[in-house]
Amino acid sequence: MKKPDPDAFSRALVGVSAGMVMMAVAEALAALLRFRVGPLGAVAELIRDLAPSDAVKGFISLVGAWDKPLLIAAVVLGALAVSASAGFLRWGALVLVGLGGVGSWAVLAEAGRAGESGTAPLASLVPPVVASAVGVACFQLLREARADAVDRAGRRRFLRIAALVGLGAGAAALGGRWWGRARRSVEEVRARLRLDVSAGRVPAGAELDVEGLGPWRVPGDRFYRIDTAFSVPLIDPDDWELRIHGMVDRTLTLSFEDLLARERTEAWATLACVSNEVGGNLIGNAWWSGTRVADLLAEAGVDPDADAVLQTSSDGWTCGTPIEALTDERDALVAYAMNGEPLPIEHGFPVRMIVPGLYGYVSATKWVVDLEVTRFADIEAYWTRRGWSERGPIKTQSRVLVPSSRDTPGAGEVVIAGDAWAQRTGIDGVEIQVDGGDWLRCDLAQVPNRDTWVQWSRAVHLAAGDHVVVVRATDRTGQTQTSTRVGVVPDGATGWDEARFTVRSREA
Ligand SMILES: Nc1nc2c(c(=O)[nH]1)N[C@H]1C(S)=C(S)[C@@H](COP(=O)(O)O)O[C@H]1N2
Ligand SMILES: [Mo]
Repeated sequence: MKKPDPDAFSRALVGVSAGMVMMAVAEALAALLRFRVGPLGAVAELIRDLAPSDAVKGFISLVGAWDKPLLIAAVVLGALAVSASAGFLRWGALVLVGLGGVGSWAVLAEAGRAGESGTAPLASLVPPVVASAVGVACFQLLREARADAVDRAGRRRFLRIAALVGLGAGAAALGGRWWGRARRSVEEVRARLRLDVSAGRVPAGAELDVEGLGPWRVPGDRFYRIDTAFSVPLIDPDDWELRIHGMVDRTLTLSFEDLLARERTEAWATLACVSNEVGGNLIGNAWWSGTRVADLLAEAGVDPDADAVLQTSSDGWTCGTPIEALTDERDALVAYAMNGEPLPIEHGFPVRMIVPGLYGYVSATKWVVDLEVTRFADIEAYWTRRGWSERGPIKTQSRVLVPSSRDTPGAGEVVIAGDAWAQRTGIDGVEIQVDGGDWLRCDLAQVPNRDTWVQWSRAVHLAAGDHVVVVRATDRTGQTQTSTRVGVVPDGATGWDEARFTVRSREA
């Protein structure tokens, strides 16, 4: 057998050390920012999503609950093997930059799955990008030290630097563990919580069998996420309290247990963001379980002169909600479960507000801790201070989701499908217009109530070539969506969504 080549060993050492630093720094930063997953976990999730679903099922049936740790271990080993190769290449630093690129792609895909907008994807890039820079710097340092290692002293210096870099990687990894502990412990508390709620199965007939549409009920980890929290609040339910005060007869202070002990109400509701552009995806539908706000306010005894509730989250975000929306017959909830499970941390664990019919920025406080009964004239909230409207009822909207601009259906019968919503009122009808022709009525799926989105579809005959489909919805008061295009500021977008796609010819 050949003796190991010391030259190859030191080259591999340069690459592997830099790769270790990179991974440790990336994970530590993600833990510091309290992200749900770091870049390594995001790569594992990306592999799971890109792999054929049969392969994923086979793998899970083979290894059971070990799927995630095994996949992450494979990602780490793979990344170390690739970093080792960097030590042998003239432009090895580029290999590390490439690894950082894969990590960036994965975290963006993760952010995209959650439908984040604006700043969040940029924040998610901080760990992979900073880690790449640190990794490349270590790589160059080690590579130069190795090139200078022509004598005994030089070799010693090289080994000393390699050891220091290794120590740095270890320290970053430990730091990451330490910073991650608060998130892990709340994650564990959440996993152990057994709430007496129902699972919220999708009602029969609500989900159309059209590929590219849905799901009608959006799982928590795919639900759009919007908040100003740079690092997500971590709250142990045992430490949580809700104070209801202000213009009331008696201040109410509720623990998590107090809340669970109250009568439980469960409802389907579609939550939408005021920043959702026409055709946008800042909207989701879920099964919420909680206590009716109306009952709690009645318990506190509301002063008849009050017209608003100022809601505050544990991180100081605020919104003002009309008191009638919290006290009328709708199921405005102090919610503790989403789709039959404790709220995901990103969606407000342990408790958030859900008010059907109002945009999130005036109603849906996550990590809620304070409800002050007050008057609109006396308050300013986070977004109203920044030029958004005081009132934010959700506007009637509809979207074409199928075909998407990437689809190229074959000529002949083509299924057009999408969804529409008019919370509080309900959708009466949806029509599409193909290539400027007549408006065609679409088939509507069933809905359990008027506060959820409804799926629709319609098959049309289309020849090969480019097409444009416009959609509009009419609510149950007979109001048809306005075609006037307005932007999202100050109280939500209006206008008709349209889809442009190409139909290919069937022959040849
Ligand atoms: N604490 C807190 N709650 C918040 C926000 C926020 O920034 N902080 N954003 C609101 C906005 S603008 C929306 S659209 C919804 C989004 O809820 P989701 O992230 O669960 O989809 O949360 C609302 N609740
Ligand atoms: Mo929002």
